[in-house]
Amino acid sequence: KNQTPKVLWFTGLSGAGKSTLANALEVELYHLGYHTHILDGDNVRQGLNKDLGFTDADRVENIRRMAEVAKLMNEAGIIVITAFISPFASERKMARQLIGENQFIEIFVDVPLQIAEARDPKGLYKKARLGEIKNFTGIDSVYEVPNDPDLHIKTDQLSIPECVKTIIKHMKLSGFR
Ligand code: GGZ
Repeated sequence: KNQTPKVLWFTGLSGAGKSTLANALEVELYHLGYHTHILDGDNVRQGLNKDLGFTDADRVENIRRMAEVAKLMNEAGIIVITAFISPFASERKMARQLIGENQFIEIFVDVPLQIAEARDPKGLYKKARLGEIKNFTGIDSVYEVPNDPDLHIKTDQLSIPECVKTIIKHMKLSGFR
């Protein structure tokens, strides 16, 4: 298919639904005939970035590397979907500038902290509250809320299919064919 490859850069708290949404979006794009790839904090941190932890400096390096990888894949014609917390505005901006304004779609996957914490699919918030995990985003590490994302999606107010529809509609409006 003749396509304008995009980088869909999800940002949001742990438990906001980034990975779930990334997977649902990938399935839909696959059915529409597009070639996609997901870069997810959860798995990249077990491989390429297994030397990195969760200090501010390590998060900055995590995002820097993933922006570079997303750029390479994008240049190879693949639609890249990233699912990193990406807590710092400066690194999101860096990724946008590196990848290019026309390719980059920043999607704020928004959910109140209380809801993410109540979902707690891996029990990480509980551990963070108990002090068993340090520097946990939203607890004792900052999440800088995006001021001007390309898309703002509230996963506690829309179903996953509705979120996917909203994203694809936005992609089409921003020149995706
Ligand atoms: C935040 C942590 C932490 C700390 C482990 N803080 O929801 P998950 O579990 O499956 O995905 C989260 C993932 C976050 O990695 P990222 O690469 O997305 O983070 S960043 O963009 O800030 O570099 C979470 C798990 O790792 N996890 N410890 N302390 N999330």
